[in-house]
Amino acid sequence: PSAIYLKDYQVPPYLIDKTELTFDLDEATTVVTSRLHMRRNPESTQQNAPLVLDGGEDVKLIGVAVGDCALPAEAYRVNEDKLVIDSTPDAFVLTCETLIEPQNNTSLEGLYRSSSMFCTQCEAEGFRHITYYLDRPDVMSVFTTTIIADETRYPVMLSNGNEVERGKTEEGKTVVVWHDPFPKPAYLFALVAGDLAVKEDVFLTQSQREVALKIFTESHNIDKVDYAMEALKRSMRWDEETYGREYDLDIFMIVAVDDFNMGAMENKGLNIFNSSCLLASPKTTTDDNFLRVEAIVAHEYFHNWSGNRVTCRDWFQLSLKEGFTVFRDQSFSADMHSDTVKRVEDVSFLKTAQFAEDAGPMAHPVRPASFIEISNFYTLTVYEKGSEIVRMIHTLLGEEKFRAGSDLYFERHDGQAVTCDDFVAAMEDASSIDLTQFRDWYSQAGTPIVTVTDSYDESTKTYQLTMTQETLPTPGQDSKVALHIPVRMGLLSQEGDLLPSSLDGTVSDEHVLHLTDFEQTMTFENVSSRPVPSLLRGFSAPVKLRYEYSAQDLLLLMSSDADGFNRWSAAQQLAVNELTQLINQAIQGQALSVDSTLVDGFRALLNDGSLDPAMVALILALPSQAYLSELANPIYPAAIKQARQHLKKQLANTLSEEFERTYHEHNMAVDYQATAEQIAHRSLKNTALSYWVETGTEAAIAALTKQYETADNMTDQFSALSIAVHGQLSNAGDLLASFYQQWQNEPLVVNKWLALSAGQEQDNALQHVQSLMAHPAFDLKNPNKVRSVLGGFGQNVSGFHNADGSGYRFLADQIILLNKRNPQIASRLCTPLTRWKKLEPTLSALMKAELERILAEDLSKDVYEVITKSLN
Ligand code: HT7
Ligand code: ZN
Repeated sequence: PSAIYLKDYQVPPYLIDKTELTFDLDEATTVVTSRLHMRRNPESTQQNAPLVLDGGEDVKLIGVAVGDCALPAEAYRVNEDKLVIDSTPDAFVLTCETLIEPQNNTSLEGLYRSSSMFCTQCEAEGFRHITYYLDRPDVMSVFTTTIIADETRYPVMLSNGNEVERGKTEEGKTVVVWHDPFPKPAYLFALVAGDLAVKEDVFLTQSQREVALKIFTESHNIDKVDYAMEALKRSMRWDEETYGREYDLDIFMIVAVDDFNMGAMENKGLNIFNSSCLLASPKTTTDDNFLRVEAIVAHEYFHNWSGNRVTCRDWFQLSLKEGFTVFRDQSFSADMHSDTVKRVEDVSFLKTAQFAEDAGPMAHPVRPASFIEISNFYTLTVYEKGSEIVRMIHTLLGEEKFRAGSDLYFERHDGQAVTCDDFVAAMEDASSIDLTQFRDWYSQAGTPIVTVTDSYDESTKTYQLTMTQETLPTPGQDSKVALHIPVRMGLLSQEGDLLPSSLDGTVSDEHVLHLTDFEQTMTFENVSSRPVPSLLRGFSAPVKLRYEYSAQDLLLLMSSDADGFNRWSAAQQLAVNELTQLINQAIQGQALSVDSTLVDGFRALLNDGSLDPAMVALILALPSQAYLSELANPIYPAAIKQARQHLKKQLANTLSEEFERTYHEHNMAVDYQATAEQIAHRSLKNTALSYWVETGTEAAIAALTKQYETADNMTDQFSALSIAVHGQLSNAGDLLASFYQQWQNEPLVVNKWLALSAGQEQDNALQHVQSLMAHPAFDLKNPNKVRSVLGGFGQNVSGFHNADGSGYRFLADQIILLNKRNPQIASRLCTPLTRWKKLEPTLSALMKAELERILAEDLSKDVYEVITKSLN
């Protein structure tokens, strides 16, 4: 397989003004007829180019006609997956008849079957598995879709836009016609047919138009869509109020499907969701999952403007829609709940997973310069770092100018397929702020390291900060430029009070510094005493910050910083420092011991009733195994695990009374609601329980067991179960068995059970995971189940990182098994193996050997790209 390059972009030689599709749906063979109203693109330099349409090996061409003339065999050819027609008029209607077999489609791209329904997934290049087409996002067309099916089996037949006709064929099949007036690329096309239940509602837009809202699921799930419906209405209102964006069709539909490669898809007017991202009820769904449903409903809805009305010119520009839309959904969730809590969660995820990607063999710029398979580039870099770039623009412009920039972007580019550069240009034009240097964030891969040193002059009351930036080489990018990095910061006195300062004549408690060179010194005046700097407040840039804080400085920031995010960040740093000492002791085989300053910080936190319980819970959570692995070089997984367990136990034993009291204080008898307030209390209660249980006291174990048995909501029940499993309590096995017994008929709950069971640390972890894959609840065709078991196993230190390499071999076997069946899922499963260079030498060699074994197979493009890049 070969790569394609951004630098080779050319406008399409042909355009498709109108697309008329007819689907004759059948369980054996589906017939797709397309009528494409085409013309040569006057802007193309290739006026004599043949017409080359994208297709797939799974599409069987029956006939092709230009205008009324069926083309003879010599007038066209099918080359691998392309249909080539050498000669066409300037404007014409191309008719193609193709056959496909959705029931045999295991890749879940194009048209496929999930349970008893037909559904589609066309982003990024799935449409070509339905029929021959110009399957690229800059070809935008008005779609009319006719669906023909047996109404007794498929009473619900949906596509984009509005239903405009309904009738019967001579054989008695039902015919439904949908028309979408908004031109769109093929990746936004969708079709669903099935026997579905519907929940209906209405939204009144700011201009007083009524929009019909419909959520479809299989009938047994329709009682679990109320939360998603409310979240949808909140999203629609928020987008009107925050971005001035109103919904544009008369109907907005969402369908839940069980088999789906990702979370959801923003098809115009017909979003399709992985049921795990849509269905929610207190008894079966945890707080985290409720929040995830809300965020994903919002994300897909927001795409209606940032993605659909204004779309991407080519797939290198993916972050144009994804980075901006993630920024929008993050802001929405922050507004619905707590700003600081949301920021901590998002940053914690970014620093754990995106930083690891940016330091690994798949590192790429937010706007990649090349790819072999675009599906591999739906990454944390494109999504999460892309969102951080938009957030930095927001910081640089301020709220008002940012909104003006967004208004200009939508007005200027409505109905167009554009680039990341067009987005920045709109922001620049609306604000008159120069973003020339800032643009490099889109093209430079890797996480910048910002190192800060300081000095204070008592006699002149001046304080100097010297900052340097460095970005290490990434694949294909050896030398790096200096980026424009906004550093939001403030100063604290040694007593923890705000210390105003003057910078370039501006006196303030807080400044935004512009680090634009490799090295820069900033001088603050009128600083009354030696300060402790609070740097990178709110994580104002996606960088690794290095500053030599003492433990006392960190304690001070943790208790007194005006910026809530930095209070959390200081606690994390303190914990990282202590854990690093313990990890080094474990690596050297020494007894573990640390003089913990964190204890004092945690005690103060647990004794301060005025704090937001959600923030307290976040601060109490020790840095994860994954985050510590990201920081380590090389990684000793068992040492990290041992260090975390040691510190947790030490904190638990020293503060046992505080944890017990906190548990009881926040254990409230209320009717479950997924509100920020209730979620905060549950989260602190369960965090306290996880520590308290570490003391091993009977009272703690009894409290856990009682909570598990009497919980009236999944958050409390599943938290108790997880604590038992991860704390390796003696009753963990019994609780897991009883949990499955109770929930075996709720597939989404069973998936949680699969993940937790696969993550259970035990001597025979691998055999246990193998038995899970043979369990009746497992299904290799269902991506959620594969992700649960193999994702859970990936967290299992003793199982996955077993010293004999059996864990790696097992994962490699599954990748090989899925490679052809579902290349997108197989490719994503490779991620843990891509980290082999960072592991300690013995494990590293074992992992590398598995990558080499995979490479010897006949690989899909998806897996081939990840494996070859990893081995380079
Ligand atoms: N825009 C959607 C991307 C997506 C996708 C991509 C590749 C393969 C399968 C997929 N399903 C959905 C999701 C989103 O970001 O909103
Ligand atoms: Zn998206």
